[in-house]
Amino acid sequence: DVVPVRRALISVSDKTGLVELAAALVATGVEIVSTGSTAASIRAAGFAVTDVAAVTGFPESLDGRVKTLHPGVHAGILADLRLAAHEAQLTELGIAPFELVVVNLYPFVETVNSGAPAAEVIEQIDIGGPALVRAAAKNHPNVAIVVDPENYGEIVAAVEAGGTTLELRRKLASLAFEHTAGYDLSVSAWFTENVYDQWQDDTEALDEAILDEFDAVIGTAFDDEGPFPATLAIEATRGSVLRYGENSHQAAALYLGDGGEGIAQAVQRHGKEMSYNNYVDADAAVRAAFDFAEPAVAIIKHANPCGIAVANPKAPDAIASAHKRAHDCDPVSAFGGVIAANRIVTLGMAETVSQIFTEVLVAPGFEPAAFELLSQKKNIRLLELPENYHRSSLELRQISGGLLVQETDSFEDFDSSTWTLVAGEEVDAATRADLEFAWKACRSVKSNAILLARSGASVGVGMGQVNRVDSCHLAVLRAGDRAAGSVAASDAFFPFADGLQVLLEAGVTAVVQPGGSVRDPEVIAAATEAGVAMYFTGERHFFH
Ligand code: 93A
Repeated sequence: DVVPVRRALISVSDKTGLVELAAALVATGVEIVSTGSTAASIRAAGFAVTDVAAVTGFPESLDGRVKTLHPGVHAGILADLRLAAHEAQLTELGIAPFELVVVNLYPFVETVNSGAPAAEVIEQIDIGGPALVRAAAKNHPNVAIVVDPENYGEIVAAVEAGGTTLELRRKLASLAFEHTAGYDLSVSAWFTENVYDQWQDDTEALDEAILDEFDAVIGTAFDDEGPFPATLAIEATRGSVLRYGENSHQAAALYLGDGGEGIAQAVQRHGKEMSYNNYVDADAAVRAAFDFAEPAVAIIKHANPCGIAVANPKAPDAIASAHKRAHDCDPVSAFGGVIAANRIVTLGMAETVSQIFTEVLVAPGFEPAAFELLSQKKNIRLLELPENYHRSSLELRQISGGLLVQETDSFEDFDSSTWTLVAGEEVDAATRADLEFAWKACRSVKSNAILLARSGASVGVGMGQVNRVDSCHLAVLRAGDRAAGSVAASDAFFPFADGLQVLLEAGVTAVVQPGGSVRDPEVIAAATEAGVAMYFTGERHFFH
């Protein structure tokens, strides 16, 4: 079991005890092979040493990254000389075996602790050293591995006594693996931390770059001297970067208008970060809900309402009732929706909402018990509107090469006494109230918009079609058997009688629409023939 030492490989960063070790080994006739500065230290002390490059026939290269990583070295360490075949192969390859390997690794932890920059730290990740250590430790039946100057005395004593024992080599191999494992653990710990820090730095830098780019664009658009008069502009503050825009490959930011009191200023009280689409939908939701003076709830998906309802302010838990009926309009689409309420969210409403997967709930406030219940849901975002929520008086929309500005469409001066009955007979007060509700609710539906309503709740919504007939079909389809007996609103006139016909056949009892088509006589005739009341508002509410 005793292995005499004839040839040793020494490659150490920590030169403690190196010269004494070399002296003792040379004195017992051991040949020393060494890497760059280790060889230099031994040579400087006056002892004979062979450069590793002379063994490999390959220069130490790539700034020392490749020194001992060579079969000329590793075959000499890994050959199991208990096997005749290994011995024969070494002879054939002209490689001499090592019986002792002394290595300590690049001072990785010390470099980290010195506060060195990442590039320097990375350079201190030892690759060849651990390979030497692990190779020698694996082959401990033939090779002794020393990783700590603490063990130099022991190894010198063994060499002087004629060779290393298996017991000693086993103990040293165990220490060796412990050493490389600990080393790699330090490296991985640094990576976890550093990569995180680096990621944060990168993210911040990226955010700044995005904002610089956006600021430049907004600066041009809103500049005094720019193409658009400053009086029309929102004085935008520097934005905050959102995770991404409408899609994950689009950078995006939220800019706050000064003095604004809209969804952009809402306080998020719970839930994950608001996304770009969340903001768009939440804005559409509050726009819809705040068109009503009475308690109202709108549920939005992809900027369109899939349910909207009001409740009698005197009804018990009116806002909960409005939500329930808005949800009942289209429960399938309401899944993952964005909800706005124009009243404080009650516990009653929270109890229903908490059972439905909801992206965002925005309201003027939350009863404490409602907040407590809803905030147990990880996925819902809870937004509290500013006290004086109101929309700005102008709407801006970008087109290529310019900006469209318009006065905001609103129902502030809503007065249904200006409506004219053009077909059928005056309806009763309840139907009239439903027509008013449908007309207002229809405004939050993207054109072409047809909305069917009953008892202050939408029951079928047809939206976003490129012809009005299809919107009528869609509204009727969504309403199902609730279409019969409902009232209908259309955001713009019926260009032909065909769309209205779809509604009449489904059993709609009254219709409100702007009127103004050249074919109004045809449309009026169809309603008259069906005995259905039809009102003209004289004003349309496109929403594109
Ligand atoms: O850069 S390395 O990963 N590549 C190698 O091939 C290699 N061989 C030994 N690091 C390598 N070493 C390490 O160099 C040893 O672990 C030791 O810490 C250091 C000794 O180099 P020098 O003798 O030049 O000071």
